Amino acid sequence: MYKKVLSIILILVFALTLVTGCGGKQQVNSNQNAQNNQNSGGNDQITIRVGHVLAPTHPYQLGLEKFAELVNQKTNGKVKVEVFHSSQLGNERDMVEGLQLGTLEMTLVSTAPLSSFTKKFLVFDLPFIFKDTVNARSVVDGPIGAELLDSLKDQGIIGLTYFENGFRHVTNNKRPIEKPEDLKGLKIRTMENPVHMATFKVMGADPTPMAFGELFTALQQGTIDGQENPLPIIETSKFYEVQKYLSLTGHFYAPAPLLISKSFYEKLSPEIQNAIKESAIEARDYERKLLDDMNAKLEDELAKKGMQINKPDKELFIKAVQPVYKQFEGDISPELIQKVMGAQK
Ligand code: EAX
Repeated sequence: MYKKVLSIILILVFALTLVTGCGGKQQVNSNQNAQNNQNSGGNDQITIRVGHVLAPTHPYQLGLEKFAELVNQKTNGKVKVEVFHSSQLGNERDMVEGLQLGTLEMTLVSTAPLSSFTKKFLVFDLPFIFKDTVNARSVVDGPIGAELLDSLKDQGIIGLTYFENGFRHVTNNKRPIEKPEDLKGLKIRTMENPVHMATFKVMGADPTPMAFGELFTALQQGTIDGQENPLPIIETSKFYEVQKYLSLTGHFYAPAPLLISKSFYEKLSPEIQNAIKESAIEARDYERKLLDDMNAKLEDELAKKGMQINKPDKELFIKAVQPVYKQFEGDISPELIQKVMGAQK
């Protein structure tokens, strides 16, 4: 009899621990959100967490640190922004979902993963759609860019502005890429984006979609032959340590929208909302300047670090990827493509 009572007590104690233990974790999360919810209108400090996947030395990080400094200044210390690099808060798609769920306040991502949330952004992912950086910035900062950011609102996300990731180039360990045929059979990591995958497929490569956080290891282990990213990422994520050839294809331009959770943002006072919007624009210009300064010297620096760099004839690639425009006519309106092309000088 005694043993029976003891075992019932033990089971009850164990069950009680389970409930309070799990509840404790959820409690912490809801405390965090409650804290922010209560703070958004109250007098206490508001904390904004912003996550990204790049290295702490990349302009994404430095630009967000500038954003944090500006927001703190403009709100007289009422709002503190904490920046989390290197996928600490998850990969880009996870973080965008976090904004929708209200479990994360902000994130800085490339447009490519946004195609899972709204197809409109696919137009920016088309190969060679932008002539150069000046035109790309002018388009994303103008009415077309604003229209695409607006399309995020019904996804529970507010796009504040576009930082920059930049023009993307191919790296691999097999051979220099002089012409599209040189990509034949190469396993090239792409972002999780149908236009990016179709672009490499049409050139004969084997596109392998993968979250950024897994990329360095995959290159190191040789499970993929190559990847494509702008020079500042190749440098700050040390891809030169695991990639021999760098071919300056410039096949995609990646804008980097700075996003905030709509449910969180709408609880903030108009004064704080304005401070966040102003800080985002100033930090954007600061981030782009950092990228310009890096891009001016990275070809030499990456060559010094052992990469074999070649400059292929882009016209060969532009011609080879034309079928991708046709392939996505159902998802990307020809009118929107014409608008983006027509807005460039
Ligand atoms: O947005 O995944 C990538 O290659 C992107 O360049 C990165 O996520 C930064």
